[in-house]
Amino acid sequence: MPKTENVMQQLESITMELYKKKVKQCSNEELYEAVFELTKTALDKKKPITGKKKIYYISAEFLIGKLLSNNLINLGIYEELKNGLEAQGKSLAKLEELEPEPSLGNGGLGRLAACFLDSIATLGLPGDGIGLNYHFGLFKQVFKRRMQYTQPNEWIENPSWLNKTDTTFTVQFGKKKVKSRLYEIDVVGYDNGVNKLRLFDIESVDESIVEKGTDFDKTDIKKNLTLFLYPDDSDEAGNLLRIYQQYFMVSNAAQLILKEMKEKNYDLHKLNQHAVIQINDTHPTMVIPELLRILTTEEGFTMDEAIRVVSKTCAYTNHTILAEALEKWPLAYLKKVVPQLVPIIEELNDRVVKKYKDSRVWIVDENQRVHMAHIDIHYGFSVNGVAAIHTEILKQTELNPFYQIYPKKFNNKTNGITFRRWLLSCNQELAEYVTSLIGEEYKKDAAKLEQLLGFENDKKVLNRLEEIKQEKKQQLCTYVKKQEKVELDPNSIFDIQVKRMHEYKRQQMNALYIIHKYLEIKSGKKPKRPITFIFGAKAAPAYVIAQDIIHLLLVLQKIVNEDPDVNTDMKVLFVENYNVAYAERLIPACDISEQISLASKEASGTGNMKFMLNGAITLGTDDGANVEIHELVGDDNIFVFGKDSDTVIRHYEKADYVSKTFYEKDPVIKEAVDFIIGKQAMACGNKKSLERLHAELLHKDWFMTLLDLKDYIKVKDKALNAYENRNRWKKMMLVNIAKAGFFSSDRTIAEYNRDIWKLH
Ligand code: 26V
Repeated sequence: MPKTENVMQQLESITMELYKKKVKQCSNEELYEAVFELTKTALDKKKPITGKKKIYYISAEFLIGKLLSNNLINLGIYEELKNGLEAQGKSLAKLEELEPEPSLGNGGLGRLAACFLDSIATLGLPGDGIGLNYHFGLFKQVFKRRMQYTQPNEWIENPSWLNKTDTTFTVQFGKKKVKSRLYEIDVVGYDNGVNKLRLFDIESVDESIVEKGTDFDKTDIKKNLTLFLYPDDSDEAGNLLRIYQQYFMVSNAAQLILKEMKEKNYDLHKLNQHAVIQINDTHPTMVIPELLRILTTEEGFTMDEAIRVVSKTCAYTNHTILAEALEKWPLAYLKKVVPQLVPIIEELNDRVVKKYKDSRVWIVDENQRVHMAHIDIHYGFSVNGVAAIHTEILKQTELNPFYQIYPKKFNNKTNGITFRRWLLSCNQELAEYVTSLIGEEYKKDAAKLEQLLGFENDKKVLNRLEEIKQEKKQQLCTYVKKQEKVELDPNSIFDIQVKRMHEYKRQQMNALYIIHKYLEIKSGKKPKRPITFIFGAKAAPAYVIAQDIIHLLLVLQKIVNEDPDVNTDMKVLFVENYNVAYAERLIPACDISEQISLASKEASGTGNMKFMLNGAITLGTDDGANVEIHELVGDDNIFVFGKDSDTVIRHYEKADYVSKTFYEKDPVIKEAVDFIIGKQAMACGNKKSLERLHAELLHKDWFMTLLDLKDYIKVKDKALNAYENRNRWKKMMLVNIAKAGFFSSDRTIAEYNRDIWKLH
């Protein structure tokens, strides 16, 4: 941006050129386009980040969320534009609302990839994201009769952040060939240059094949290859399409990377000196055999040479220990979709089988299924988990046979979040106040937030923190009223659980608490202060029990909110279509952050970090990054409950957990569980769904809800009571904010670079 012309003058020239109008005379829609154009021009002027080695972060998901305000912040023109618009009677926030959200991810894994791109650019590291240009992002969720329905979620509109390029490749699926095209989105670092998010697509995708809801013909690859982001993989056609998508992604990635290496005249035998590939979960694993295929068939490498260099280039991140989420593709499927990779995968397996007797580390198992993670571990140079406890569990149990072979490959990289979005953008009030106390430095060096600890006994500071929280709660109430037609009490305690719907995350345990509290209030035991229980979550369409939990919570919402005996003391709200934009409104308004997964099951969690940074207090199990939050803030500034991961793992090993015994021996548990199939719930709920959920809790409860329920009730009540000691609570808020610096993704990325990527 030329120094001579300020941002508002630029905007005036754009609106004049586009509409022959002054800024003041423009509609919000017109202004949005003008600001968009201004931002794009500013991005174009930024320098690309370069260097002699580059990180390629390949991921099936990049949950980038809206980009306008983030780009403006990172370009350093947010404030000026916001104030300039305000002076003209316009609101930047109103314009931000007009942007469609690119929801190119399911949850934590995709959002992490987006935070990482922001930090890679902010640290000035040369690095691109590589993924797919899904035409429809994660489905749009609508509730009808208190059930989830799905609709396609279109995000590509005009104007778009996507830049079409001239780069195209051919990708071969057996005898079928498709032509790909590369699209790019600029990723600008905070006060730094630009990298790119590179998304591949094919031109023959046909959006009109979508039928009722989100159904479509899964067999017509040319029409559907990049049509949808995958929310589940429940049937064979779906699985095949997923393999098509994955191979399409990595074949393009491999071709792009090798093309860039050649353009720079680098010797492909030294690929690892100029490129490092981070494999985000197992979805991009086929990049390893694909690179081997290209190097051996087109570049004259021997297989030994190719394996040597590719293994030094690829690094793998594991994001889950859930067995059902670890990809194991039947060899028969791979033969159908990518026959050219099969001999390579078989050779990779043969080499492993020759070397190791232990069949647990083989790539192809006795059922002819290919364990994708095993390819990554044998043929990559680094394996990392995403929180300290998660990495330990990988080393000691889940991946122990591999850890025995390759102890040096294993390392931990505790996840992080970008403070640009999760503080500076979504909580400008708090960011400004923090700046007034400790200066700007924390924006680039998050550890500096610790300086806030110096204000622990400063009444004025503590009161202002409380006031900001109150403002954010009020803003949320206004939004919720408009969006959900529900009236919330801003003076109640906001207890929030937002994340994907999954049994291991145990939203059902929160539901049982709500039932318990409801019955308590009904019997005359009122809470000291009203409580608002807020949920947001999407469930995979094929995940039946997850749908049932959503249903139960919507049933509870109706029962509680319509009962005049209780609805002044408690309310339940399940927001529709929870997404990044909604998260940005909910998180700053939260008092109690629910992080209640069964210990050992949540690899890290990143929502927990966002809540902490915004001054919410965690109510959680010692799981994932909660453990590190706990260590950082100490026992006094967090509410921890539940059985620890060792105990849980032992229960699984011995298979000795029987939920029914907990139900039978404890009347409080029994009463809450039976409420699910009681008269009141049945009157407004679906019988089949509620009965199924009830039976699941009673006869299976794989994620041990009833094991932890009593302790959860006890500690949650303690947290709600603690809220009444206002001074103490405000101090807790301050400590949480001050200690959140560790969870900046700038720190995480600096560690990736120091230990794995070694870019400079
Ligand atoms: C995938 C699937 C696929 C189908 C069946 C059920 C199922 C269950 C879980 C998953 C999770 C896939 C990986 C994932 O998203 N992991 C999340 O990664 C975050 C970023 O590292 C981390 O914070 C979350 O704890 C972890 O669940």
